[in-house]
Amino acid sequence: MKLLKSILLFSALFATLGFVAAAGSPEKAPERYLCPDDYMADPSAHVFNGKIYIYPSHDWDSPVRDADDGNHFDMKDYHVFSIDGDFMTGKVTDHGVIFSLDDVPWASRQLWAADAAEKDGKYYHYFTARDKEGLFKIGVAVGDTPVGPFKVMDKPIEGAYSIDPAVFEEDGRYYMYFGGLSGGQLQKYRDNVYDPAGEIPAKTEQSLPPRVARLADDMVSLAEAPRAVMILDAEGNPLAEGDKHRFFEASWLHKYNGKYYFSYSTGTTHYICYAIGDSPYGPFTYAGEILTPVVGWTTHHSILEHDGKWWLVCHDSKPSGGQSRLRSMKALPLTYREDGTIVTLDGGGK
Ligand code: FUB
Repeated sequence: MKLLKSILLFSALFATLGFVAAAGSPEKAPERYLCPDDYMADPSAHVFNGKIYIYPSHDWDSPVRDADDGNHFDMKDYHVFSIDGDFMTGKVTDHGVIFSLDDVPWASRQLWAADAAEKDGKYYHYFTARDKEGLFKIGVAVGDTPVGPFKVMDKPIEGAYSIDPAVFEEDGRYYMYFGGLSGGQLQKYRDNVYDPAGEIPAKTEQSLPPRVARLADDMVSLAEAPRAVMILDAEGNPLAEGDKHRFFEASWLHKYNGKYYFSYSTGTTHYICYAIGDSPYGPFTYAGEILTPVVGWTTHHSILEHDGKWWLVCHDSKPSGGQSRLRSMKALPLTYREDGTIVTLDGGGK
């Protein structure tokens, strides 16, 4: 009896330690670089009509260097990719340039992260660029197929600002998330009003939240003023600026088992994290790391389900030997535990 008790106790301890180890150490998952011949970053992936499409930004070997404001991300056009089959084995097709900086009448430079959405057979490509005054704005281009051709609207979306648009659709409602700190200029907005003196808060203060607004029926304007997306800790307090898991940029929303998962990059601390909520507007409670730091400074992702499997699509700078401005998009399988938490993946960086 004593022996049986010891065995049971040992097995329970072993199982607990095993779980802690599994939850604590990031998993090395198989991965596939999706465009080995060029540099593509910030990949937003969707399934349209059963097929995977990816809307990345396009890094290139620009002579522009960083001045602590992301200037070295000097992108000047966008491509679209599709995959025949799944992320690991399917044939990847680069559909070429869908539009360039010259096609955006209001923009001056830096075509940053983008996303896409479909409504009633039309495809909307949402993107970021600096306007002629140097302020980041969010624009939109409209096409009849997922790969275009796209016609760029001649003005940015009124009321939207900063960077990194990501669109989530549910029951015919489309929510656009956006915002990014530092070079992304989110710190210059309070209550949706631009303040050139706006600064990132002190480490002990509340961190700055990303924003969300519903898109209007026309898909090229906002139906409401942007709201703050609150990311809370287990006690219900907003994460502080000094918290290594606070929001920096790269919003994404997906739904899993009836819950809304808001994921994002922590920028300066280089994680992709997530928080769970009961509404697309939040609030969201911090739930964990999805990806540990990658090779390169930035990390930016999308999450989607295809043929019953879940995927993380993101970028790193491994193929360019660690050059942060030359990033390569890749895909990795994503695993949920039974309780709905996500198994952390190893980004391969420091
Ligand atoms: O690609 C330029 C910027 O770098 C993106 O907008 C950010 O999310 C970061 O990945």
